Amino acid sequence: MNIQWFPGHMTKAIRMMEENLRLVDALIYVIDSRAVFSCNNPLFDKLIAGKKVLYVFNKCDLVKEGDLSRWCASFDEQGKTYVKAVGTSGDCSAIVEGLKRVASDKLARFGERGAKVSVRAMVVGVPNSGKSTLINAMCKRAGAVTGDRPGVTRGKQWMSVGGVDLLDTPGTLWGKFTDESVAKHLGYIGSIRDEVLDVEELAYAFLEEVSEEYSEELKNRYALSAVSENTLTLFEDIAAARGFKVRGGEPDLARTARCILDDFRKGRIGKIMLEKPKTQGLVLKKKG
Ligand SMILES: Nc1nc2c(ncn2[C@@H]2O[C@H](COP(=O)(O)OP(=O)(O)OP(=O)(O)O)[C@@H](O)[C@H]2O)c(=O)[nH]1
Ligand SMILES: [Mg+2]
Repeated sequence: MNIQWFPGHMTKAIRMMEENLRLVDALIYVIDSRAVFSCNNPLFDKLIAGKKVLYVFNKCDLVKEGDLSRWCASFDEQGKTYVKAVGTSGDCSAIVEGLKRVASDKLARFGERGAKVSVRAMVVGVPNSGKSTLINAMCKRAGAVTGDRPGVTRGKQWMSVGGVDLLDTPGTLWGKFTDESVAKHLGYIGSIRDEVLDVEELAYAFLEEVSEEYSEELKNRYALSAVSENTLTLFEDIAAARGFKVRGGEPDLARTARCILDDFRKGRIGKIMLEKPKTQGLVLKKKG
């Protein structure tokens, strides 16, 4: 699959992040729990070097607890500090606490002198991972603009909450995907604008990847009598089950594709984790 887009405003976003780096004590690195590996943006490596980082496994309502705990174990092994979150639940106190933990040096240093000080953090992550939603939940008000599509946040936005100042940033991707499954996974989770994607190809790839492990979920979601091993047949069965037809009675695959992707993104098919870690190093989960 050939995924291309013009990352012009992303270059600008990265520059803005670099310029603001000296203003912050820590980074909050927001990850979509369904694609932990693919949410790792190589462009952030330079940003996080030498900074305190709190990783947030967001959207953990969309994955199974047991699957996520494997990622937690992997992060523990790597000595990374993380918290789990559901931005849409509105309760993000764990992030504020986590942030105070990673910035404890600064707090202790100023505390000794009796000074009141706030922790300043920049919130980074791929588009649509839920950065603005988390900030709003932490601040308990809708100040940062959110939306169920990538590229909602454009400029920089500072928000404050009890002892913490947060800088929202635009979701950022990198110029070239070296691994095709990373590109696909970012497409499935809605990090890449659908306008630059072939949604039919993307939905087909999604079905091909998950249909074996999540056959029960697909069967239930689309009221199928069976989940075909042939992906095209499965695609057409879903179109038929939904009654999506073009004139002449042929299955409307474009509409079906949008429906499948939308269902996955909103968690309506079930709790689907696209990538799982191995004890040693990170590997992508692939069918077959
Ligand atoms: N199910 C679920 N949805 C979430 C969660 N957090 C955020 N969302 C949804 O994810 C979508 C993207 O949220 P945003 O906060 O706009 O994401 P963002 O990272 O700021 O996106 P950009 O600004 O485009 O980079 C919205 O539809 C949110 O409602 C979560 O924990 N669970
Ligand atoms: Mg945003």
